[in-house]
Amino acid sequence: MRTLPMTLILVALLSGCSESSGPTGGTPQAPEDAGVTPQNPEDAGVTPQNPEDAGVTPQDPEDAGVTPQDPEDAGVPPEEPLPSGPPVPTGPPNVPEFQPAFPGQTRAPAIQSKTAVQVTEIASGFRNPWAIAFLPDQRMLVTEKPTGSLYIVTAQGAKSPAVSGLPPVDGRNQGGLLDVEIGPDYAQSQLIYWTYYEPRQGGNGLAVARAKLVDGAQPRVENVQVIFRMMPTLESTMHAGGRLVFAPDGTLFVTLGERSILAGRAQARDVKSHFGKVVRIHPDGSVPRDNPFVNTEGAKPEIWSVGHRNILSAALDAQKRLWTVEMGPQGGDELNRPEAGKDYGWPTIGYGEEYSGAPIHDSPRGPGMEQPVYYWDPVMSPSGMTIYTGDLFPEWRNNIFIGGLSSQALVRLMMRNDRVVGEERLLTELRARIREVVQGPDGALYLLTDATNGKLLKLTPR
Ligand SMILES: [Ca+2]
Repeated sequence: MRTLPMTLILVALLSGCSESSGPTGGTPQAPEDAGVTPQNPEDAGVTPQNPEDAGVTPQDPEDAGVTPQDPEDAGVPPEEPLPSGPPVPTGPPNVPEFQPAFPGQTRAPAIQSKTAVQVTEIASGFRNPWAIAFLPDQRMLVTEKPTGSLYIVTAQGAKSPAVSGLPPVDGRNQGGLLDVEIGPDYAQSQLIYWTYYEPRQGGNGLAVARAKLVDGAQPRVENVQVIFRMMPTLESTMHAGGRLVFAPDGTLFVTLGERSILAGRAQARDVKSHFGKVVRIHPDGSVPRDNPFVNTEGAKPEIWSVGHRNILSAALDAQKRLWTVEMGPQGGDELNRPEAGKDYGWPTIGYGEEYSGAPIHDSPRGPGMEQPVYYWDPVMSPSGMTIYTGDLFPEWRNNIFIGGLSSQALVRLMMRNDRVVGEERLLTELRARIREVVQGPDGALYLLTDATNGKLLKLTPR
């Protein structure tokens, strides 16, 4: 691949973007993670809802009105005034009959960053890139979803030949090569970890592999080991999840989707299946002894939390706790903080509906199931996430950043006491699907746009 010019500032980017950013252009996007071939509702193939459910909107008495503020917020001394005013969405929700469980669970007041942001294009020409990981020398690993290619990119945007030795991927639709992470002991081991849709007998499934990265003019990986396979095998090119997060104790979180088709969706709360779960493994794939279901008969011992739809965003906060954002159905994207052994409810509860408008849930809440910290109706279609800890943007510290696909935005959430108190949509002028957001070692944010000519962008204060 050719070396790309070093820096183009926002103006240059804007002028080129609307014509050259691939299939999205300026037209309204099909729902969420359409991927390479913008397809219709991402859930195409899901059979219609049970007829009994059609048209029925049984409102639980608890749903009427809004429950009082959570006690944990009471008595917290005011630091600075919380944002107030209208939310980002201006239109009606898709599912108006579902009311939030607590104030601020959706439609937080719109906020605006005080810091002016400069967008620099580091590199382009990536085919639907998916993830960035920083090497210790500040070069980046960048994955390309449909081609299964992995590149090493310098801070100036020079791109290596594709790293050789990775196993083949099933690159259809939402499949392909997804996340990549540097092992916690990379300095000694040169181990990198990645997720991909693995072609299998009888279908496909998400797999996690690791290998030693051998740097040089023709980079390659050696000693590839598949350390985790999402089971069961099923034929679906959608909803496999695929984000990797190393916890400070050295364990590895892997987020998994429920495959979209009903046969998969039905397993999202079933501990005998990996579908719709966050799992937690050791870097060699073995199971941590303190995982919550290791002593549950028949359960997959890797499971950390259950009842998720399709988690494409995951990050640790300053306290090293895991946060995730999952792609919901129409009107149901969710921010969660998955804790060991807890059930996040999909598909039994949620705030969304089918793309057809048919109901999925009788109620947005139910016994033994967790409420999302926040939800979006209408959706913003999350992919990629970082919780900012750098010095370049002091006003952004501890804010959550999420890439928005159909929303064509970088979503910023201001947090207070684990609740969302403000929401901003940044970079909407780019009209680009944002697939990935990571914080670089320099405190800048690095993004990937999802397009056939995907770009690697850097955000700094202007
Ligand atoms: Ca949920």
